[in-house]
Amino acid sequence: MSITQLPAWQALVAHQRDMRSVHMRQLFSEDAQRFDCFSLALGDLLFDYSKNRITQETMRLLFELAVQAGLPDAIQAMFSGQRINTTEDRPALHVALRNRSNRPIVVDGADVMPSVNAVLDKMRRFTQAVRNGEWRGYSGKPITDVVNIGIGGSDLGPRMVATALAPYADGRIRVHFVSNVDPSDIATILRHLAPASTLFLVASKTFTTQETMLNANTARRWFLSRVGDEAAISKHFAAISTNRQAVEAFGIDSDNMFVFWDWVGGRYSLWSAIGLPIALYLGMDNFEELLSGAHLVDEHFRTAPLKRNIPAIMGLLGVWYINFWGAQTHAILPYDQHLALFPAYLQQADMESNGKSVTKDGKPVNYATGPIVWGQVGTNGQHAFYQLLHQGTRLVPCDFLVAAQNHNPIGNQHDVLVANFLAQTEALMRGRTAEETRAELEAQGYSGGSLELLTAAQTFEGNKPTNSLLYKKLTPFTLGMLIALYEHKVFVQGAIWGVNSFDQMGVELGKRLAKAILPELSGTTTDREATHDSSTCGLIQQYRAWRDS
Ligand code: G6Q
Repeated sequence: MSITQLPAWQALVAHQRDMRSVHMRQLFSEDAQRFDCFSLALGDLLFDYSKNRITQETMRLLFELAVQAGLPDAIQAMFSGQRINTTEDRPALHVALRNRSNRPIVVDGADVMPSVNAVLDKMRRFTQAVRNGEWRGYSGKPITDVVNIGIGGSDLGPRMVATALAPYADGRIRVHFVSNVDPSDIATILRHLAPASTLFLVASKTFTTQETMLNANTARRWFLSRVGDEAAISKHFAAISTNRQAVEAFGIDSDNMFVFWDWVGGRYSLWSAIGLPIALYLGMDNFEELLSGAHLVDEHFRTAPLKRNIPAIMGLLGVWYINFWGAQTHAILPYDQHLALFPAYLQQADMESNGKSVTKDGKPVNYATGPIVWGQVGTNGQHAFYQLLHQGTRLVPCDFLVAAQNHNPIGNQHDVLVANFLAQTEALMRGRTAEETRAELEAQGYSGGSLELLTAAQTFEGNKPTNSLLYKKLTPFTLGMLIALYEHKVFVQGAIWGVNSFDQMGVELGKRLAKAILPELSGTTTDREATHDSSTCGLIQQYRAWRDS
């Protein structure tokens, strides 16, 4: 049975018809308690979802939908280590990586927590040794620069966290990230580094990803061409992977290998040894604070009733707009410069997880699934694409994020930032009616045709939904909370839509396709060329001609 046949789904279809004529202005003016009713606090974080097209009835129906779609059971299944990633036949247990309470989580008859803790201990020893200079390079110099070589899930998380938590770095180690197979990426970074004080981390779950292996080989050649001694590699290369054999074949000492497990999805892996660059940059204590923040949210998600469960509510609000109002995208708008990479990070977390069109039983869905996730830091976005949010023809639900305390308090700039945050969310909700616009223009002296023209152009419909996430300060703990909130939001939506949020067949297709076409670029003609479309053939020919000219 499709979820569209569930009684709650049907009731939501009918309820949406009633809500179409309701404006949030009206809802706020009718209920002075609306903020109290539709906001929740967790630790140093406040989630305000009152500026949404919802009533108590909407939420009641959404919670019913969650129950009828089996969300409570799905949550328990994930936390108890069931094989919820059905296509790959494995659990999805990123929650075990940050299970600071050490509650046993059993996979194939064994508690995974001792192995998780053993890797954390090894990370602590290693990061301490590198950071305090006890670990030395081949020539006896301490390490000053760490280069993480990885892509997708083995890059985006650590890169985003390192950017977000830069105020917590003590300057002992600089961290760099190489991901793109475009040689300009690694070349730009290597240009400024000295081999004697550089440590490369080759981060790849499979240790077969073409981009990462090419960049890792380039790094090794760069290193050896300057150092000339294979034995020196063991002081300058470490690996993070699930594939021990491939790591050894690459020539990395198994003492320098940090393992994780197939039940950690790439895009959920920053909590594992994939977080090593974070720990080297910020110290292991800060890394563990990140884990603790995520653990607080995990416990909240696992135990809070749906109506007080922040990730459940975030997910259900998304379902409300995507499936009942036709929203196609979701904007992430951090009013926090340190979260500049957060939209890109969430793009992967969400779009790779729920960009699916068959259910777990292999049936095509007859409803929309994951949204297009996009965004940019405020206030920059205000001077760019917010016009469409205010007056365009599309419905774009937005999440606004802001800290109460800035890491760089300068003059009143942070108040100005927050004033913009508040002004935008309020304006998106209220809009400006034609009457208000006309009155303002008349007061400025407009009349006749220009009054009518400007009234039409300056009227804002409003009623645009936003969530506000206000946190005290962007600490490692709070960042851990934020990431986990979104991970679980994505999980909630995947559970309701009945898709497998933990596989990524599209990524794997991309990996295969690029490998197949590569040999054709080296020759002049190929047998396969005849099988390509004329566009691909034309592009290949022009590429070869310009490359070789
Ligand atoms: C994440 C995806 C994908 C993956 C990269 C890198 O969930 O599967 O982004 O992380 O393709 O894969 P490796 O870590 O195996 O190199």
